[in-house]
Amino acid sequence: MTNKHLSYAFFTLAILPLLVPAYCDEHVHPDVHAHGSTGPGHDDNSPLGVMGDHAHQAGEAMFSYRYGIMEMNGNLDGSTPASTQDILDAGFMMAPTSMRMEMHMMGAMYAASDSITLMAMLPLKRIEMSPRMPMPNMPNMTMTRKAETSGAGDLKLAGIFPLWAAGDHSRTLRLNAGLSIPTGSIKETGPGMNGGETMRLPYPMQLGSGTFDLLPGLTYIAEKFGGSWGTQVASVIHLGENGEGYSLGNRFQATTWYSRKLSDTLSASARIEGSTWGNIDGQDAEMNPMMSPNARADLRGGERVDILFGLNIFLDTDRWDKWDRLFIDKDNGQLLQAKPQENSMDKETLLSIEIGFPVHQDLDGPQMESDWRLMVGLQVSF
Ligand SMILES: [Cu+2]
Repeated sequence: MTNKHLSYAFFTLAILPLLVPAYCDEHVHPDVHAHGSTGPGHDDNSPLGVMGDHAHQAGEAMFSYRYGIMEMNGNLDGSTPASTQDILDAGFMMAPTSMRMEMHMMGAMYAASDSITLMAMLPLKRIEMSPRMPMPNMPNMTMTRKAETSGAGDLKLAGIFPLWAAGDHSRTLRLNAGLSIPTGSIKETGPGMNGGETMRLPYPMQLGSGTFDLLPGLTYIAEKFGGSWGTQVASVIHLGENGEGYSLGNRFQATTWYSRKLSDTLSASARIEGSTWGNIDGQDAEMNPMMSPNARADLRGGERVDILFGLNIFLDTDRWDKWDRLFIDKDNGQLLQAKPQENSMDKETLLSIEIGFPVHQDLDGPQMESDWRLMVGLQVSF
């Protein structure tokens, strides 16, 4: 799997932006409204879990807060379940059973011009894991040894560039060029095997990648008849080796969604997402690879397909109404479209939720399997 596929995917990604404008009859005009039929603000119908899918108009800003939770239970080897006993029988000192990752993600967007929107995101994470290990005096019994880490993850900075748009902006293609800064700790420790001592916690408990990472992506969105569909390909490419002597496996993901406006204030979405990620290059010398499968650099890769369902709720539709409202000029009976007031600083607030479940997982295992994930978020644009 992984490395060949990833480099293939990456080169496709790198070449696509160069090719696409050449085939399109119209480039983005900076003076044209960049948001198509949905009015001012961003493309409001995209699912919450899709990041960097939209651009803003010059001078516009947006703040976002997302709360995400991902729950993992049990282990898979390939697509076959591996039990706690299977893992202990394979010689590991501990078998991971369940893991929960919570994240508070702060985001800000600002459009420096119509052709570049800047984005910054910082996650605050909390990771909890409950591995089981044999009891010291009764090797046939197991006990749970909980571990927890929390703190800032890696800071992501990105530029979003409109590459192409159809004349009426009902179809748009955007390039996402991001960089991840290694602000997250990769030296988290927890309770060791013997009381009182501490040890370096395994890879999934660390808060960052430790490397600078490239985050390229492309998003295509087409809107029509109160609905829209979009597709995004994105990648995480880890550059070099981190301070602990390893590099996390590169990740490639592709997602496609359809979203439908149910009313002026509500839209619903369905989405499918496939991702593939590689094993770790190198190894953290502080980790004992026989401690747990989570500490094994060669048991980290895998692929997964998720389906996700989302809702977007507009809490303030003032601005939207003003833009869309048609009225008849009293003097000559002409149909006019109302324009938003120049000095209007109305906020556009969007409350969103998205929940996802895996439908396929194939892991270099034993590795913990994903159960479900949920994201709730608030986005305010000015
Ligand atoms: Cu935005």
